[in-house]
Amino acid sequence: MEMTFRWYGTGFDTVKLKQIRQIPGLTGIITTLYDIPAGELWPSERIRAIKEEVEAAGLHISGIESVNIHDSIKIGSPDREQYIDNYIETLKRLGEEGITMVCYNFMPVFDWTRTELARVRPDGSTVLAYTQKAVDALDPEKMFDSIAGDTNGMVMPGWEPERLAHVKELFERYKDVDDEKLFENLKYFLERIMPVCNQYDIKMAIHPDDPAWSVFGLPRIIINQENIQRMMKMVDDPHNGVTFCSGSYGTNPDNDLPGMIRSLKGRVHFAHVRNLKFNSRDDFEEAAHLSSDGSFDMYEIVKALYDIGFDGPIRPDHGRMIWDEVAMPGYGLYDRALGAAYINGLWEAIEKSSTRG
Ligand code: CS2
Ligand code: MN
Repeated sequence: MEMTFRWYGTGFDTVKLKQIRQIPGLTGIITTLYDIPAGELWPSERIRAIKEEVEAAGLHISGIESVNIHDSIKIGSPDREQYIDNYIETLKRLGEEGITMVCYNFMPVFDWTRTELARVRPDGSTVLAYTQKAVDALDPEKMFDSIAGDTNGMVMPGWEPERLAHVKELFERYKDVDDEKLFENLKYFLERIMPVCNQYDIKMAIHPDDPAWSVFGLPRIIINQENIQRMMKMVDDPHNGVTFCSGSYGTNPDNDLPGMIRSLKGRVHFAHVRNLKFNSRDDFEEAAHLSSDGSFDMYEIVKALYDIGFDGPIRPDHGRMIWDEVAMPGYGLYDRALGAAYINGLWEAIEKSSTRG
């Protein structure tokens, strides 16, 4: 594996590359062109510029999170063709720059959903949290307002204000899209992009839906082992792979996280490792990465990645806000740096105990 860190780019991120460079054992950056709306073509010069900026800081780009998918592709409307063409051209441009891992998601309308962005934990840190009760009481349009009002002045990924303007209309456009239709549209998209992925050896890594069930009546399919296996088989090409995000699949306690990883040998192209603390089945918060702070056995998760021979980029995922840092919720420097150090420690211990007998 290669330890990496998500960075939104100069002007969008409070964290600086030179700070990331000082996290021990961390060599890779996961980034994006944050201001380019889903569906638009990525300019080659911009890709080159961000690559040069990262390399000038002594790091390199290990992958993109995300090249977002336009809603027309998920809905399967006739105008999807132009957006798929743009996606293919963007992949080609990334491939030409040697960038060969692309994370994306296939969630209708919303990206991840949380109901609190700054729940206070007993140690005084603040974290993202979710209660089903709050979602059930909420009008989806209000979701944007509540997220936008609490982000420390940052634009949250997936919650860009320009999407807010269209939310009503978007819901309308999804009214005939059920799980089966969404699978079909995902298959269509993957089949169209596989040739360029094969040509440039680009590994596509679908991010799970978060939480791993339907919210606001919208279909959601990347939620469990059965569905992800269906997806791997329906386009059976190693370039069609996954981002294994423990915090997203783990929102459903029925998901056996190490078991899922083991079933995906050869298809895990990117790993997000984080912990959740369940207060009840319908109420969870994002804990520190350490196993004892939350509900997951992080050793077993990292061990499963080690055992399947995972050699892609791995990153700490959402961190707590600690030490008075002001940053995008989930994406400060300090707690994610602690997470990276902890995952590196687990990996070293697992590696040495398995190779030294
Ligand atoms: C999530 C997502 O992993 C995460 O941090 O919060 O925003 C994720 O980046 C996207 O769903 C991937 O496309
Ligand atoms: Mn994730």
